[in-house]
Amino acid sequence: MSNEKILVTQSSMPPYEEYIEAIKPLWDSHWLTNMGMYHQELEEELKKYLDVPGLSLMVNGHMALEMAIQAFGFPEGAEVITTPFTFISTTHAIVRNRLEPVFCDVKLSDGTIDETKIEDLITEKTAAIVPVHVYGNVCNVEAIQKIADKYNLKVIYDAAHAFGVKYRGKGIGNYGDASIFSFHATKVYNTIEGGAVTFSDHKFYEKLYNLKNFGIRGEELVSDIGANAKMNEFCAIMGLCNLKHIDEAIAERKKRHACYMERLANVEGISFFEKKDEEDSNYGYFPILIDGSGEKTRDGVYEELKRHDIYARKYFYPITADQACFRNKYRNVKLHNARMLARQVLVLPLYEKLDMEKIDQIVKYI
Ligand code: T4K
Repeated sequence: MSNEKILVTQSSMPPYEEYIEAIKPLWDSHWLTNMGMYHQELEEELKKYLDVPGLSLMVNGHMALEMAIQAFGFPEGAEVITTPFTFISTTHAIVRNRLEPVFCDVKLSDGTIDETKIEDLITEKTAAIVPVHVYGNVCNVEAIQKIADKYNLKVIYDAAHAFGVKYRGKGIGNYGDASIFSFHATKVYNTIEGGAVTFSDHKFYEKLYNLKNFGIRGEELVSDIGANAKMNEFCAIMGLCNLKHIDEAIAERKKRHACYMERLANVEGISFFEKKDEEDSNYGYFPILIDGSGEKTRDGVYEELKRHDIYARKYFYPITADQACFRNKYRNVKLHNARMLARQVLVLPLYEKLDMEKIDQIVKYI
């Protein structure tokens, strides 16, 4: 066995020459940011690829979520029902908007928000629901929409993990009032750092434009209060290059995903999240659940892999509600399933160039 470290993921990159060739025009134009031509081109290309009517590029997935929430203009202190079984960004984006997260438990079957528990959490202060398609597992979008319609709530999906995922033949970014995607280096599709908000209401494009560019609408006109969350041209070009190879990258991930599934299918104590029938996956992550009934616990497997220079990750442990910055701060809700999943989950290395023999080694150590 080689001593090379195997990390949980590895950024997809286009061939070196392809990127170098693509960025050359920047040395003529000197136009590096502020909604340049590559920014505009990438917005158009991503609208097509994600099959959405509206899209605004952002500097990263976190700012996409902050800006998407901010664009709705909820009153300070309004409540947002959300999942704690996610990356910390989801909760931060709510709190940094001066809104109050109300954590809802998740389903053991796929780790997404338990839609049957949402209604009990609604009060007169509830303004929105922020569910997460965690690992690209699709939330029960129909049930969530029904609740939102009944109580007049907005739904903003954190689809950071769900680039290219489709549900019932539609791009995942079509569900809810808005969705956000992350194009971080660790994602299925990356622009180095980057993200986007997708939506169907075209007025939303203007609101997000103001929020991401200081509200500037002319050399002497600032019409709104905004921040700076624009994607630069180097990142946009990386995105255009990576987009050319994305279908191939997902196909390579799919092979590796199938390989893990086959080899781990009958291992005692290990189970997997369920996928919906009409869900087209992006094979972004390979999470397994280790319930401790087999030879080793989750932490035991994590340590064993680490001894062999294989760095699996406990995404997402602890749940965000239990992190030092949020613990005991918000409404006390039973989060039994979320905590249980956080104790059991281990995300195994998965990326397009991962050697198949490495998968055999990983499985052997597990
Ligand atoms: N919502 C959700 C549900 C999210 O999961 C995220 C981000 C967001 C919102 C916010 O989106 P962004 O603002 O990030 O666009 C990573 C990522 O930084 C983060 O994007 C991601 N979720 C989260 C789940 O994972 P870390 O702290 O685990 O990353 P790090 O640096 O330990 O990297 C993990 C592995 O990735 C490394 O071992 C090797 C590989 N890697 C990493 C980097 C930085 C590369 O191959 N290339 C790289 O450049 O957070």
